[in-house]
Amino acid sequence: MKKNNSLFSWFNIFKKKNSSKKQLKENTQLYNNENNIKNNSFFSKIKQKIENTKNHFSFKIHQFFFKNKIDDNFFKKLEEKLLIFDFGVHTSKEIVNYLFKKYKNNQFKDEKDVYYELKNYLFSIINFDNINQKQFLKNIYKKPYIILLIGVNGVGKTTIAAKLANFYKKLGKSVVLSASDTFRFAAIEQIKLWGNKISIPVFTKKYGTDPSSVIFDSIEFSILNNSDVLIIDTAGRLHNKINLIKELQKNIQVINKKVCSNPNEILLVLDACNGQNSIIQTKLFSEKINKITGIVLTKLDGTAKGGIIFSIVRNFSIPIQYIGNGEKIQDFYEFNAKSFIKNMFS
Ligand SMILES: Nc1nc2c(ncn2[C@@H]2O[C@H](COP(=O)(O)OP(=O)(O)OP(=O)(O)O)[C@@H](O)[C@H]2O)c(=O)[nH]1
Ligand SMILES: [Mg+2]
Repeated sequence: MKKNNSLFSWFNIFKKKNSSKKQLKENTQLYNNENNIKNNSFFSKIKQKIENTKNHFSFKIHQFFFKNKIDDNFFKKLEEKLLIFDFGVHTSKEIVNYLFKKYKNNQFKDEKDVYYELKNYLFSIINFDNINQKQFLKNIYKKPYIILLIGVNGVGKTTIAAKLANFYKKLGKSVVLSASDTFRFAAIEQIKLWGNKISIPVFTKKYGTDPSSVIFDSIEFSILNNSDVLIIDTAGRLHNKINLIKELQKNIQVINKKVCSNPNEILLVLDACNGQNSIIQTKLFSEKINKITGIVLTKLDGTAKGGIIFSIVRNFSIPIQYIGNGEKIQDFYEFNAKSFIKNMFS
């Protein structure tokens, strides 16, 4: 198959970008050596960025299409690439089978066609309507709009609680944070610190208090204060610890009792660096918790490979709602399938 001109022009741009990155890396090293600067955070950050870009899907996929001719073997190698990028066995197979079938039916003129078909297919997997804002607008008259954050230990629930609170505050809503992790050491201080930082009230009770009592009272507090949004942070719990899952079910029952409905959103927070382990977490949480309305994927700034997003959505049909990509309050965005795919393939 002949290389298509426009495809070549992408690769030229990609190569150009690469050589300037190489130059930047060399300059960085030279500067560091000349000045004998050790552990300079500015330069180590640049270096880190270069390394991250090199491992980015877009870099690898361009490289892959550039290096490989389209034949039967191409699809096997593509499947390996997808597996490396955390798409998971099942989803990788499904994507490749779809493309391979088209290839066998002579539906591809050249590499560009395969590239675009891959892009379109990936988009079709994650393209959920962003229901968040619509849901919010629908429920505006029923205050507070309740968001419950759940997930295993350390995935970033508390950080996301603060980021979400700030997000709604910026939309002009009055927000309350509920410190319903009364178990982990310093959990209450942690969320209070966030509350101070972003000037949002945090409803707290003593350590050891039954979390469902904190939830009940924080709803009461939000109603009394006519608050628009209540964001409930919960303690991290392993998905296979049945008592802790039962506690979560009790929390939801209490919300049901108090406001006669489920929380408006139950968001399962997953650490993208956990790769395929996130699939097991989603499976077990979604079996026990009815019904998870969305996924928040955190730590996408780290070594995580975005393929996990496709695997989660394909397996559970739960939309990705938000992305956390850093420890700061602004390192957060609403997930948008179109921009995500655009970024992946740019
Ligand atoms: N790099 C990076 N770090 C994050 C992100 N989100 C959270 N963190 C960090 O991850 C660590 C755990 O975050 P928490 O928000 O405390 O996680 P948690 O799920 O509430 O933890 P537990 O309450 O102990 O279950 C903290 O050091 C956060 O700063 C992210 O998107 N990127
Ligand atoms: Mg926490």
